[in-house]
Amino acid sequence: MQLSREDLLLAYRRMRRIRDFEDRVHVEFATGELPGFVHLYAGEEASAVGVCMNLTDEDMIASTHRGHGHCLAKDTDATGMMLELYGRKDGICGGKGGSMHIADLSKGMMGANGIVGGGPPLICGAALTAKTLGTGNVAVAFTGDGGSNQGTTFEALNFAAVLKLPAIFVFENNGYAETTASQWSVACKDIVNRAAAFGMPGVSVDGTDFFAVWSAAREAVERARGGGGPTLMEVKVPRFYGHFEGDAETYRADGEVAALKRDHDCLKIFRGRVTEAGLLSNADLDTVDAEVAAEIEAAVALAKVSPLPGPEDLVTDVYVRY
Ligand SMILES: Cc1ncc(C[n+]2csc(CCOP(=O)(O)OP(=O)(O)O)c2C)c(N)n1
Ligand SMILES: [Mg+2]
Repeated sequence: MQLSREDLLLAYRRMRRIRDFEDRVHVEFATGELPGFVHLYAGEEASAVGVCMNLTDEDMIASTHRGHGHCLAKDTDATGMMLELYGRKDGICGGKGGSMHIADLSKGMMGANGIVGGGPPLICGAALTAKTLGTGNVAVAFTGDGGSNQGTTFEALNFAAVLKLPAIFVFENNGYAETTASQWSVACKDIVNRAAAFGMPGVSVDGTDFFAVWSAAREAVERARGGGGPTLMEVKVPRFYGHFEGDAETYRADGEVAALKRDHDCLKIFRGRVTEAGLLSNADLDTVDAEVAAEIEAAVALAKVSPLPGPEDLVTDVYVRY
């Protein structure tokens, strides 16, 4: 299958939306108006979008503390997310989740997660459900290089392989877990090599190349839907901001981030590829840029004036009635 013109425009729109969302949250967080703790996904857009372009709303994903990009790639509403970050009553989770607990089950987005290594076991549940009911759906966990070292992750990989679950484990290796370089903390040089230990296929891709991610994910999704079991994907990505907003980043080399932004920006690389191949024009992409900029501007403006939850909201969403 080829990506149609509409697919390419959608992929670019989603990546651009993530970038603008994150760049704007970076600016707004510095004003002190945004409550809580924020981890930005800028630089890693092609990973989330390249994977999620292969998924339907019925396919489940689990995310991490760096979850905005995964939500937006799964088409969770950007305005609802911005309101959520501001803790507003009309946020996507009623203002009760904030940055690190955004979930949108209507889109198959099981949630961002403050527990590093929390996603892989969760998607085993979703994948087991899909397999048991024969729905043909798949489940994907996004995890970092740090999360790749968690015991929960190893258990989930083994469980998924033993039961041949329709699960995909995407390890976004951005080179750091907080301030610790993955070269130092991950025992094998490449996370992808761990796939062999669990008897599952593994693939390593350049996460600045949307097309490489998309086609590797497509193969993994097809295998999972067809009953072929799980896949491990390592996606090597740059991280454009600090671990969290406010991180002084003293552990990064001088000029490191500037070089990443100059030479490894997935949006610039996408633009170069599609315009050189004559698939989309610069004008097409500029139109998307302008529309997304307006969308994010309006989302922030609305978030700033939207009401906060009231005391009556304290006791709702506490117990679920079945
Ligand atoms: C179980 C658990 N241990 C430790 C932490 C603290 N912590 C938060 S983020 C993080 C690093 C995660 O690194 P990585 O998985 O590479 O994700 P990245 O931040 O690079 O996206 C750690 C150790 C946590 N939230 N949960
Ligand atoms: Mg990391």
